[in-house]
Amino acid sequence: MSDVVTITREGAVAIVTIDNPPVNAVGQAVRQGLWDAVTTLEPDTQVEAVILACAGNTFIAGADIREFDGGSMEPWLADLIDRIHSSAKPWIAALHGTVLGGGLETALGCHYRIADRRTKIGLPEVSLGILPGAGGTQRTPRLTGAAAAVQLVTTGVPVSAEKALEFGLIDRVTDDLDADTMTLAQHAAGQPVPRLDPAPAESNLSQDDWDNLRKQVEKQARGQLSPVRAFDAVRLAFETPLAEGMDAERDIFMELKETDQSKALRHAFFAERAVGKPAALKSGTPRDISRLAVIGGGLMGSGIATAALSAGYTTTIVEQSAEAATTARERVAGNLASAVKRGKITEEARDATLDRLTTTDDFDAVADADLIIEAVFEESDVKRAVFDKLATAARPDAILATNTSYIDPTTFTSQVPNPERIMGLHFFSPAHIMRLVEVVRTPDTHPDVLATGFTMAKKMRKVAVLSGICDGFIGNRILGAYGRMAGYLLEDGASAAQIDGAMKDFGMPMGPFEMFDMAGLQIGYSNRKREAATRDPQMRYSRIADLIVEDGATGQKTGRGFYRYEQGSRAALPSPETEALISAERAEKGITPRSFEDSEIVAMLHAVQVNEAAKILQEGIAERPLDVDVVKMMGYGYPRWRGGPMQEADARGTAQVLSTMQSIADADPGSWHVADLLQEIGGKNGRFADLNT
Ligand code: TC6
Repeated sequence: MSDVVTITREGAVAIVTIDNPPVNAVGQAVRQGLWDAVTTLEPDTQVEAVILACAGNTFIAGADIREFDGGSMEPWLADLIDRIHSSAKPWIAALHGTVLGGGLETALGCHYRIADRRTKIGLPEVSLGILPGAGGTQRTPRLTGAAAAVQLVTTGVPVSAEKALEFGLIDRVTDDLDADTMTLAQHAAGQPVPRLDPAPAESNLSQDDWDNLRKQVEKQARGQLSPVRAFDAVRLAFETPLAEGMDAERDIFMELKETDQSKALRHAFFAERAVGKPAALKSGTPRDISRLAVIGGGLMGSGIATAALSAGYTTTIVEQSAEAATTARERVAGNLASAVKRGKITEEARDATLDRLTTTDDFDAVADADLIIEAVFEESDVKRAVFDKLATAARPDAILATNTSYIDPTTFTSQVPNPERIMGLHFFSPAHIMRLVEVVRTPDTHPDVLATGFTMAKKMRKVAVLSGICDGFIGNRILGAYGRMAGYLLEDGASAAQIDGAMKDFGMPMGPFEMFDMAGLQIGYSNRKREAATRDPQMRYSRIADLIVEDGATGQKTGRGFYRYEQGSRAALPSPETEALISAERAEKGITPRSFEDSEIVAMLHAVQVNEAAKILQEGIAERPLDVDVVKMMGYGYPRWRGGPMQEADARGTAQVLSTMQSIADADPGSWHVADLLQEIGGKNGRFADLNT
């Protein structure tokens, strides 16, 4: 018998159990074990029904994604599932945990499906750039009809057991899985086996309805191929018999598996898990944390507090006045209220969560906190004043974190005793929603403190990435290069609308100028004024953003920035005033505007990000290229299906990226310098992925 699949018997019922930790992925060994189990059980006249169950936390959570990079290994999942479905004996799938992808497809091959009430059920393959390739696109519609099948297959979002029952995907929901499955098996034993109708599925959708649905899926996919092709496969279930649909599904699966998009999405999946295990964390042991304090209850502080409370921490927000403390409480309550509205939490959970919040203007309230996060205004002196107070008010062993998004923490914490307990925790706004946290390590930070930051982030359901110290850390430093290049392109002749449009076509949720307008131009303006004295005089300086601010426009909130905005609308419209200002500035600088291809814009904006990231890597600020990719995907909207800028560089060819960067630097050596690491990797057209150890 196989190591991962075993058979036990209870009377006329055989129980086939998969035990393949951590998630019972249906890799080759499991497929072979199940294949052998069918071979054993089929001729066994003592067996009249078969239960398929899994040990551990979950039923099969999918095919083994790690196998996708090699050739496919027999037995194929689709063949195995066909064999189970053709069995003369009823197979009953006992579902618990997360029944996903190939796991659900295996269950769909069984003749009955019964699920523990807490089970999550879905077909997430599109999020890996593929489609359910073992019958999921053909069997699902035959059980659920068109609407539910399109939803399940094209969004990839799992549903609850109750919803799956409502869809017709499963037969029963239970609170006692083992007992109820056995009862069901005993009833089904010796009875005729129900099988799926192989005829085309029926729907009342017209060809026009299908075409319109496809357009919707295409729009939502924003450049991602798999949801659209998965939709095509579902549609086929309504047009062809099962066997033909299965063949077509397999062809599309093979086609998608080899695309750069699927490779990028698989990279994203594993990178999001690998970032939590940097080498620097190996020697750290997380400390027990239960009480948190957040200094500053503005948008950022109240967002962090919301995330902390939701993760179960008792949390105190310290503000400067009683009034500000009240406002902070209202902000947290507002955040939780919108979670209730979105169906994320119940009203009871909201009340229990709010009960763990204290808001106060008494700084001494930090005295019993295990971990304190400073989230005040991004100004070194303001932060230093907070750490002055923390030096005496906090427990000497309390972990102290700063939410600074740019500034070196050591410049405002040097007065604090025990600097090994200090780190940066750079949350992204809105902090209760955005999943990225950069954990910033100072030269003194103890590995246990870093490990505590990572564990806390995980508890908050966030993804932590380790960063060293530099201006802007990983994410904002790369954003700086991106914004600077976008500014030069604008000055040289591309319009803001063209640059933004090119980046949206590339897959970004918004372009750089829409992003600047949304964030507001004032903070960048103040920063640039402050940095003016130390700016490298050789570096080209585009004044356009400054001129817009000096013209009284600071972005979306004031109705004008790079674009114009109608009252209460976020739609970016052309601003004749801003356009005139840009033309005047070009003339003043003697620049003859030139035209750019969209592809050129994308290549240049991509190359400068990779170049900056290469510097970040060679300086040891980020450990691996995958850390950079996760920061950009999770914090800045970089399309997941491109896998981040470093994965994109590998897909485009690093020699090509180097050549683009070299041209940029040759044209303006005062502003750009090609990173040594990009020279090294691009010089041999190597892959950044090879540095992802
Ligand atoms: C498919 O089924 C296609 C079928 C068609 C075939 C023709 N394979 O996420 P966690 C690893 S496509 C291999 O930290 P959680 C994961 O890398 C698949 N490995 O745990 C990690 O390893 P590490 C469709 C997998 O409890 C460890 O397991 N299915 C797979 O937070 C623990 O994972 C999916 O897309 C896998 N399928 O979440 C589901 N899954 O410790 C993908 C996990 O070395 N998986 N690992 O870092 C998930 O969504 C989540 O893992 C989870 C568990 C919800 C199952």
